Amino acid sequence: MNRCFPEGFLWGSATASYQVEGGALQDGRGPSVWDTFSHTPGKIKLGHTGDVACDQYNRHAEDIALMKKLGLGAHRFSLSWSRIFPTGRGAVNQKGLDYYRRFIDGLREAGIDPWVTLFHWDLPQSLQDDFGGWQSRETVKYFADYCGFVASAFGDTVSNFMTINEFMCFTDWAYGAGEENYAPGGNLDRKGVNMVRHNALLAHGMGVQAIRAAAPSASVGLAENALVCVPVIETKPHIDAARKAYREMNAHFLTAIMEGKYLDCYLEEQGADAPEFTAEEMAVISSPVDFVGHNMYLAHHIEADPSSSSGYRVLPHSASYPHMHAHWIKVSPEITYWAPRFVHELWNVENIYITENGCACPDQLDDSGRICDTDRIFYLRNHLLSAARATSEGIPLKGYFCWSLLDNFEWADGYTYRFGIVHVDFETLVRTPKMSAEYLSLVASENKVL
Ligand code: GBH
Repeated sequence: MNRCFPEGFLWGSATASYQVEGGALQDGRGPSVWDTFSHTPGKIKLGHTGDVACDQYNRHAEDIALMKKLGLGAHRFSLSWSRIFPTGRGAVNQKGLDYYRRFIDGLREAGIDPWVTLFHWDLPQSLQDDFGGWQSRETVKYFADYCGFVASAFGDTVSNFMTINEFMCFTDWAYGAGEENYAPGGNLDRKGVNMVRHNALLAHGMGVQAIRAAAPSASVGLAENALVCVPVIETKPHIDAARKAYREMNAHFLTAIMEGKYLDCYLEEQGADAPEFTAEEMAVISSPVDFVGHNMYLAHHIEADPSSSSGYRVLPHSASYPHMHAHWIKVSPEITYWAPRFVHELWNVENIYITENGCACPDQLDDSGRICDTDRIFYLRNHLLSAARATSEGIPLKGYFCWSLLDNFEWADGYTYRFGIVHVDFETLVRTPKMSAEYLSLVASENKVL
């Protein structure tokens, strides 16, 4: 079994603004929908908020020093839109911009390549109040303006931009009726949600174009959590079924971006609720990207089913299927092989990155008092073995970002799930690397699964 990665394989950690920065009211930052949502009683476990989070806004120098020590070559993080434009548009907040300049310069000086996500769910509240957020084309237009502004501000030193992180989480789950876990918390019907999805895709496409115009030499992509379909048994019929399922089950996001069209199966399934769109919009949505960033945590196991019209069936997981501390993370390390393979086979993508992978683990101390997260090491090692399988077969998987550098604000779960390879004490804000940090650091330095 191959355990080595190709030379130049990129190793990184990942975070997102609202989850780590804190400094919610500092230096003129405007509120985002997540500030409002987290301050709404009953929305977040234990009433937690991101007001302070890891306080990275004030402790970035310490965090950069920590990353340097770990020796990971890249760090993926997102910008708080409302820190730069407090109302999402209009006058820039210079202090907010200066913060990111300091952060980016600090990473560069430490030899760490900054990978910038423009939007990781923290929509400026003002755009929600004034236009209904992602329900409106105004928000799409302001997002593109913001992308262009950021690319011209940082294009001299940032080479890799991601427009949007994970579409589902700020569209369906944020605006759909009956979904209560994601800001701003909406009650749209199917048709309304499909239009929000479509606006989000358009924002991505217009964002790509705006970044290219402002920073022509930068690479532009996205970080999408497409549903990962894995053949339940690795025979040709099941593999073909899983590839088809992957394309069709992601028809409303990644497939639309890669192919510039909504598949018939999606339009038929949605019927009268299908999104309204023009050919011109689909062309914008499918603006070419330089890389596909893929977040991945769990699999959908697929079997070929000649008796169904789709030709495949999504298999259920039994109660004893292994999972991590957060139960939704069903352990299926095959994902880091199959997702890159399908993205390459379906769309000829030549630059694929795993932009998130990781898991939450409860703290377990050993007798020396160290956090001994052998469960996370188990999770990472197995996912990395599958990733090495992909690269050894020539699948153009170019890098791996671990979610997350730090324990942080896990959205509706507050601070109850710890995804970091570095522990954060949320009383004292002291950072302590866990055993998995040592593991990933060694893997990166040897460029090999250990
Ligand atoms: C990513 O989202 C995010 O990009 C990142 O911000 C986040 O911290 C990280 O993953 C870890 O969650 O089955 O009802 O319990 C992943 C989105 C969030 C999708 C949890 C599935 C489970 C809902 N996932 N969600 S449930």
